[in-house]
Amino acid sequence: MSTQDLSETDDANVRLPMTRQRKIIHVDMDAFYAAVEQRDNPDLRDKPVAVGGASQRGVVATASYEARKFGIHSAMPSVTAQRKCPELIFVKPRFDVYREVSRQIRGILAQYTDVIEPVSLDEAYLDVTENKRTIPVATRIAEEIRANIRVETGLTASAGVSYNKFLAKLASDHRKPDGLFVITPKMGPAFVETLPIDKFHGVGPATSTKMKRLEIATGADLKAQSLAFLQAHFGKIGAYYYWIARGIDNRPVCPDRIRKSLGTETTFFTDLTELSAMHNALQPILDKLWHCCAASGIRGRTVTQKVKFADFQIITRSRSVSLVVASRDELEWISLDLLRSVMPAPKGVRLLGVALSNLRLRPAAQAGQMILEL
Ligand code: DCP
Ligand code: MG
Repeated sequence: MSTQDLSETDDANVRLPMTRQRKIIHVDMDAFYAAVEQRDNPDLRDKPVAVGGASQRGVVATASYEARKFGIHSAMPSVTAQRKCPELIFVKPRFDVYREVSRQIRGILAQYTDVIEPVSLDEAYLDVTENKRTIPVATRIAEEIRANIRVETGLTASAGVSYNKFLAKLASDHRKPDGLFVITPKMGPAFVETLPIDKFHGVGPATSTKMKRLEIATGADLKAQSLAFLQAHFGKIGAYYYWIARGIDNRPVCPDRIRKSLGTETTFFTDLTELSAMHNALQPILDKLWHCCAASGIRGRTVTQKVKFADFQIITRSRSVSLVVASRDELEWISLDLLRSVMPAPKGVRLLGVALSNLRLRPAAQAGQMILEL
């Protein structure tokens, strides 16, 4: 889900392979939202279920494994999903319940180490090289974690064990659902070589297309390229590609990480064309975002206004202030000004979003308890 952490790949980090062997586990819940819904409603069990909006304009957040057999996946328009599987059952998301389960899972993980990096509600990396239970075999820890999650939440998790984050994530995907897979140092390089390029975490659809144009279709193709070539074509991230093609990834598991941006967005029932209508539509978005800032003590220096048009084209406009955006009024003013800069809208507007980045904690919040999870 997250490509955010790739931006943490600074050059020094990827250039100097570390000598000490680490033990990393990646835990990822199976069909998370859908599995929670199936757990809480027996009528949904063993059935194709999609969590998301059933409306004309809704999208699928996730689908049960029964639904995936029909080709249904996250981010698919609900109408397409319904067409692919007429008996598909749509369920509205219950984020409070997912957050609660996520907290339970974090509790289980914390019994083994404090070096936990949550990636999303259902996914986290753990560095168990040193662990609270002094269990020497990471695979045993992963097995225990999966068993505890099953007992305490009634849900299944998949886990990957390896010597770095990149491979641990690949490993957790490898035996999904309800699976465990280990990639040992001996297996790592060969495992990466056989991998199709779009399976690489951090290679999105655009990069994948670009790589294929450069005749890079697999890990082995990627490995055949020089560092200079990859940097020339992909910039800073080129070094990351160079090393992961060799199974090397020295990004640390970062506990306590504060997210890099805080944002919210809304898809409208009908496309908007007038600035005044967009201004109105922005109000609940700004309320929600500012509420998050107020509740967490997080402030941001950069405001990004996102606009998605009826044809799904997305544009973003950003502006930074010198210190931090200090009030909801200031946030509204900047956001509206950014929106004005793309007016008149060339086509109907389907979605608006506002995000804050360059985040920092308000001094008062810093002095008190650090709020790390939103
Ligand atoms: N999610 C979402 N929109 C997306 C992707 C995911 O709302 N485009 C939500 C719903 C998922 C949850 O995040 O349940 C976790 O995402 P995962 O990518 O881990 O997907 P799942 O847990 O649903 O399935 P998997 O078994 O493949 O991990
Ligand atoms: Mg998952």
